This record gives sequence, C-alpha cells and structure tokens, in this order.
Amino acid sequence: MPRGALIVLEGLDRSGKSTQVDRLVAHLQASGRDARVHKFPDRTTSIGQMINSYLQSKSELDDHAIHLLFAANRWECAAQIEKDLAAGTTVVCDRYAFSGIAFTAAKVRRDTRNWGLAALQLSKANDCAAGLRVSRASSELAVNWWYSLARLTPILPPLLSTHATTDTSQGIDFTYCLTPDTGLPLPDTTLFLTLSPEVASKRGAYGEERYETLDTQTRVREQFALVGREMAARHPGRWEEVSAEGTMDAVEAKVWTRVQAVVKRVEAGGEGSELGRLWV
Ligand code: Z5A
Ligand code: MG
Repeated sequence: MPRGALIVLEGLDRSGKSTQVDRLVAHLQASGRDARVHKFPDRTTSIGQMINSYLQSKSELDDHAIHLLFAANRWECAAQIEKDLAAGTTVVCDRYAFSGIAFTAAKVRRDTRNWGLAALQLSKANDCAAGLRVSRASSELAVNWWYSLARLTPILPPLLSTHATTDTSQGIDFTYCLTPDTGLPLPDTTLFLTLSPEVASKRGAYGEERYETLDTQTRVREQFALVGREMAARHPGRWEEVSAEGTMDAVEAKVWTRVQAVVKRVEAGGEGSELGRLWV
C-alpha cells in the first residue's frame, strides 16, 4: 500500500489556513482517500495547554522555553503522523515547524531591556561609588546625591521606554529557531498562503491573543520569507506560495489542484517518494 502524503498549510494571519484545511480534507475524502488533520499548536495535550495559556497571556515564559514547547508539541504528535502516513492516510497540518521558526525569529528584545541592563549596571556602579564615598567619610550631601542617583536609575528606563526603538539585532538566532524541529517528518508540500495587510485587515478583528498585533505580524511576514528561502535551499520544490486573496472557493480550487498533483506523485511511489526528514 502506498503511504499517505504529508501536506502542510502555512500562512499569514487570517489567510484562511483553517478554512482551507477543512475544505482540503473534504476533497481528499470525497476522492476516496483517508485524510486526517493535525492542527498546531495542538492545544489538547498537556504541553498544548501550557502553550494555550501562554498565547492567551495567562502565563509568561522565556522566549526560548516557549519555542521549545511549540517544537515539543510537534514531536509528541510525530509518531502518530508517521503511523497514519504508513497506513496510507493523507495527513494535513494546519501550521507546522515553519510557524515555529517565523514567530520566534520575529521576536525582538526591546531597547527597554538593554536600558534595563544598562541601568542595573549603572546602579551597581553608583552603589559602589556611593560606598566609596561613605568609606571616605565625605560630606552627607555627596553621599545622598550618589544614593539618590543609584535609586533613580532603575526607574529611568521605563520612563524612556515609551520612546525606545526596536533593536532587530537582538532577536533569537534563526538557526537556533530551526534546530529543535530537525528530523520531523518532511512535508511533501507546504502551501504558504499569502495575504496583503489591507485584505487581512478586512477579515474581522484580531488582537485577542499574543502576536496578534500589526507590528508582530509584519516581522513574522519577513521571517516567513526567510523560511521560504531556507526551504528552497534545503528541500527544493516543497514550498509554494499561494495567493489567498480570492474568494474561499477560488483559493480552495488552487489548493486542491496543487495538493492533488502531490498526492498522486506520492501514491505512484518511485524515486523521491519516500518520507523525508525536515532539515536533514
Ligand atoms: N505559533 C507559534 O508561535 N509557534 C508555532 O510553532 C506555532 C504557532 C505552530 C496560534 O495559532 C498562534 O500560535 C499563532 C502562531 C503561533 N499566532 N498568531 N498570530 P492558530 O493557528 O491557533 O491561529 P488561528 O487562530 O488559526 O488564526 P489564523 O491563523 O489567523 O487564522 P487562519 O486559520 O489563517 O484563518 P481562518 O480561521 O481560516 O479564517 C480567518 C477569517 O477569514 C474567518 O472569518 C474566515 O471565514 C475568513 N476567510 C477565510 N478565507 C477567506 C477568503 N478567501 N475570503 C474572505 N474571508 C475569508
Ligand atoms: Mg487557523
């Protein structure tokens, strides 16, 4: 029996991934194939619940820690995905490792953090200087001045932060973002749904979850472009952009045409149809 194909739909916010995943599975089933959806993050597992809580801003996590949790959430599903593929089921993923890379790599440390660090160092230096002043038994006035400055410096950064700019050089390294997913089942194709910010803004309000801000989405969009380049270099022919600007039916037709070709190629077997490993 030929294995099932692994299909991933990725895309920008509100590009219609979930809508198209459902429609794609309906097409696959209507064509007589077994098909199954994996939505990432899978919020039903215990790791998924930690992710859910983070996305809803009910908990805080270090950027590296949440990145690893998203990857772990995929790894805990990987065995089931492989089992389904081996049994001839086509697996359709709603987001995958590529969202993981783009969303983490898009994170930046604000200048406020740099200011915070600088202020801490300055305040330590001031403490030290103040201590020296005391030990030298300088005047009361001088001691008070140094201590005042030491106490004031930590509160200066938040005051300045409203004018802080974004420092993109401080983000999380792209290669670091890519590494934890290395070895996951390689999608036979990833269709990346693109949408202009103008059209996206007409598709209902967003802002309930973390990352749902225009600023973040703009940076995520840039990182997805780098992910596409990485795929072209490492796994040529497995990443394709599809415009998601038409009607749902129009997008559905484009997605189905592309997926049908890939599914048939995998079903035909032969060279290159065995399941690959991501980034390997
Ligand atoms: N995240 C991460 O950081 N790291 C990771 O490793 C992973 C994810 C896997 C939650 O994801 C967050 O997790 C996400 C990335 C991060 N943060 N953000 N932003 P999610 O998958 O749960 O997010 P979502 O809730 O599914 O949102 P979405 O992606 O923005 O939606 P979508 O699936 O692309 O769109 P949709 O739900 O199918 O459609 C959106 C609306 O547009 C809806 O009202 C549709 O009826 C409408 N729609 C759809 N298609 C059309 C067309 N063609 N025309 C007009 N209207 C349309
Ligand atoms: Mg969705």
